[in-house]
Amino acid sequence: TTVPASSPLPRFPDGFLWGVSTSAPQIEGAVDEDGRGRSTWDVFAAQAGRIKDGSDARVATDHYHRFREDVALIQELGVGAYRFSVAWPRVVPDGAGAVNGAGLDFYDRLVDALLEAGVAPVPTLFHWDTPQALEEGGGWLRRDTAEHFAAYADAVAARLGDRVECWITLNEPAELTLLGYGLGQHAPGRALLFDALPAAHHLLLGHGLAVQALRARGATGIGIANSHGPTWPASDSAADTAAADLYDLLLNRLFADPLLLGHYPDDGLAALLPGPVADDLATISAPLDWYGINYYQPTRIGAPRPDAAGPTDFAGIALPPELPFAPQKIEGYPRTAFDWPVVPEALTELLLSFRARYGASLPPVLITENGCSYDGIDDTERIAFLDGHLRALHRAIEAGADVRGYFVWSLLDNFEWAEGYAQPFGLVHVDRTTLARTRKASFHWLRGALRL
Ligand code: GBH
Repeated sequence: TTVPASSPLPRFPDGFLWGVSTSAPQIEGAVDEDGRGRSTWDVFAAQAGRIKDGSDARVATDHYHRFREDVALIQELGVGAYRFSVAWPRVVPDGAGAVNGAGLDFYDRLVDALLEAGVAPVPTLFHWDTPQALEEGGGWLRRDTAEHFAAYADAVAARLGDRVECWITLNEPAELTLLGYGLGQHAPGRALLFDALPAAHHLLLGHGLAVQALRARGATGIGIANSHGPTWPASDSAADTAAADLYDLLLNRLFADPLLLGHYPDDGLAALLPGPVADDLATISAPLDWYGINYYQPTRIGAPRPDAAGPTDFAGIALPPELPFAPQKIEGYPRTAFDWPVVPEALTELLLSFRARYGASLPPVLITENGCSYDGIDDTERIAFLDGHLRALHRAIEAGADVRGYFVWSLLDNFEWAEGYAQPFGLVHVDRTTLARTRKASFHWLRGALRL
């Protein structure tokens, strides 16, 4: 039942916000310019064997120098909003202490260029690039990192707050906790397994303290971008459903319940969290103006099988055998270049399950990321992916989900973390030698779709 990509998309509600997303560490480059401090990703990518293609993000897409060209592309695409991230190490090079005005100047110019192009700036304050100086003291495993983050948020709001009407505190604290502190596949490369959970709490606390800092500066339109996807049990056996429930708890409810319900999803987590958290939960659950969901795919989870040949993997990442759950391949769907299954209906399922679980506690939702990796300029698979997901999103809205906007990940092919440049997610191709931008077929398709 594939809908031909040529049939027009259904109409979205008036005022629906269309956008594209990027992040500083994945596109900016210019890592040594204008007083920027080092980030955990600078250090991680410089370690042998960390990045699959041996690359790093010292140049990335050179957006730092080419942002005017990129803003022109966004304007031409016809979206109303651009989600980018502010690099904490540009603004506070050591993570704590002195603010670097030259670092803020860049975002000042970017915001002005966007407004001039009629595009709303949507900054994310943190997209995983922790200042290395803070990491060396323990990073997000430490409580005071959350306080330093709020001080940095205040400095950004002081500079950009007169022009920004929509703010994102954190991007995907779940992925940083799991991949960065739990499994060591992302910076800072710690493999603490369940001892990573204090990072989750401190990230959530950092979010809450940053919300306070932004509100104190009069900011409105505040949200967060959390990664979510349905968890499908591998079978209805008790062992598989229990494993799937634990995975869902760690990847979905652990990061949504404190924000939306004001408590952690399971009392059993208390032993893994850093001490008494009751007061923090009041900070963490301060009302948001909207809730951001990054959706990529569902995950099928079963109980670990000690007899299984070889390690199970998560997005191509080998998982340690002692974990109490095992991801399994989802069969019967097309797959992206990353080998992720393409399952648009799981986006409908996710949005309706959020509505059911959180009810009136869930503010309006923005899809802050959705997209796919495919090679080539003539990317008909990306068109089919976006077409399918937009129809699935529309079905969720018709069924009552209050979704107010959708952002494609990503504007540009960029540094895809541990994958290096091997997984292109862009609507716009970036040549790795010349850094020239070329609009893909999906760019032209989306531009046409948004004009209807
Ligand atoms: C986002 O994270 C990031 O915010 C962004 O920076 C990044 O470039 C983009 O997505 C693309 O990766 O083994 O099939 O179950 C990624 C979110 C969602 C990726 C869960 C791995 C599990 C894959 N993650 N997914 S699977």
